[in-house]
Amino acid sequence: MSTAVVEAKPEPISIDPARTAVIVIDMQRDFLEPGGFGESLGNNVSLLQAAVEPIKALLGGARRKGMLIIHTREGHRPDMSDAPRAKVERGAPSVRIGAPGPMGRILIRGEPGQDIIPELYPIAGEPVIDKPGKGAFYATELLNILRNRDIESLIVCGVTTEVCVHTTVREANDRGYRCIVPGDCCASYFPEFHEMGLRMIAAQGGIFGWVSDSGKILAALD
Ligand code: TIU
Repeated sequence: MSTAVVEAKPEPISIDPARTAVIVIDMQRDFLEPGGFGESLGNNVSLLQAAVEPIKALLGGARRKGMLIIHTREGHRPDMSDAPRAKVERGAPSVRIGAPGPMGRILIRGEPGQDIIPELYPIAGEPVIDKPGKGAFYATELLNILRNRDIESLIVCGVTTEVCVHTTVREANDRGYRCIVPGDCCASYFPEFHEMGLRMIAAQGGIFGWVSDSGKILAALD
């Protein structure tokens, strides 16, 4: 076992890279590019670009170390039989989940918009988890994948900080995983929610986990 000490709030955390997974949450065209789900909700999607380069750098370091990297995509079956009505019925009918958009049907599996942005596309062997909810554990195979690899710590990146990243970190924390969130590898349509989301994780002695950044994690992995 090797140990890397990551500078973080509220305090440094030791991780064994062989038992740590990087989870990249929902870096999908539907959230980051014009015409997708994020924009359909009235958001300025360009705000999410800030996370792309830091995630790319972090993934480079994690791949060099041979760490497990898992990608997630929010989305639903083409027949939408797994999509809760309460989720689908939000928003104007022309821009709801399943409606046709410039990148295909919004947030539907198999459509171009639901896929991961080219800059962060998974490489061969990296699991991609399709999830119907905001959290990556709900109704997915993620827990089994982590257990089968003896993972004990997670580095959780992606978008948006206060929605799918937060939900996943809360789910993971309750399942016993130590979660590190690199703040520069996350982003939100609401900068103030991003800021508060990170503060919520590290507050109260790290009530949901640890907050760090890509540079500190890469330095620890070196
Ligand atoms: N709307 C919003 O901020 N987020 C989502 O709907 N999904 C994710 O965060 N991935």
